[in-house]
Amino acid sequence: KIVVTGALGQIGSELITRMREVYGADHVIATDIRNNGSEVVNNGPFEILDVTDGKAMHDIVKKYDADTLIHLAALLSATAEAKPLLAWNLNMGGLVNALEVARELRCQFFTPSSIGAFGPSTPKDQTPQDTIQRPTTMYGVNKVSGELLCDYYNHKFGLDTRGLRFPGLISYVALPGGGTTDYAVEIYYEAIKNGRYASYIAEGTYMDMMYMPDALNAIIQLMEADESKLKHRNAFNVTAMSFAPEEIAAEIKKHIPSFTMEYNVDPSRQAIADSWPNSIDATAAKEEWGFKAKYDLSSMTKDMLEKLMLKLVKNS
Ligand code: VAH
Repeated sequence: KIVVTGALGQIGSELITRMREVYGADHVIATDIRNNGSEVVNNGPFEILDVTDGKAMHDIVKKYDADTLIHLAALLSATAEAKPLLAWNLNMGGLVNALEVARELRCQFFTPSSIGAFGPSTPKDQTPQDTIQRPTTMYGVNKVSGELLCDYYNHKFGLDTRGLRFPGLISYVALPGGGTTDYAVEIYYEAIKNGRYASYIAEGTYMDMMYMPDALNAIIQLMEADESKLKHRNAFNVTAMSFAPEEIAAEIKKHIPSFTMEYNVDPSRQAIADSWPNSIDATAAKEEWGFKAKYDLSSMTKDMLEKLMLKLVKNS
């Protein structure tokens, strides 16, 4: 049985559906701080959980006799930068609770890291798996601390902890909340709804990105990988593409010729983006557990626009 925290978030809402298909609905317990009445809540076991309540988390994992804990509940980079102390308490308090529950109940453990775990002094192009990590954002501090804490629980307590440094994730099911890369999701919605988008990230700002189906495959593939083959654990660089705002705009224009892009740069999110790599190197993930992304900018854009048209028409 698998317990997932933050199950109603951008990753969780699709990971739950995918894992229920793979492992059976009753084997995947979704938890989140609220009940949004979505299919994640209605199509299988669901529990209300505030991850800052370690005892409540322990009781849920014990109740279902889970052997895997996937901890996704967290504040993303832009929100964390606006509320750094809340971010520390939630992101680190939630993580240490989850690691303690996994240690006590002997669960395999997954939590995501991010390209946000790198900072201005990190090599920016083809950022290596092992390199300098001095992030200048609270989110980045949380992610580096999280990577170190997960490695600690592995070498100190023998816990099977695994993680992925995700790039910006693009999806059409649940909107991301409070990220820096969210422009690359918003642009698709705006292109369909208004035929135009004002990007808060400046032209020429390169960031790694990946389509959500590839992110879900990566989580499942990593968690099922042969532990003896893993030289790294927390956390693997994974990416599918790196692009700047003008490039995703140009790709959208191939499908919506009338689409227009403008720029209304948000200094705080631009500063976060500028501190991150332009592109990261995913060789370790490819070599140690066969990571391979299927979608590039062209195939992602085609699929995103098709799926969003259906979704927006259905909801209109
Ligand atoms: C964010 N989407 O923007 C997240 C992610 C690499 C970006 O960590 O904060």
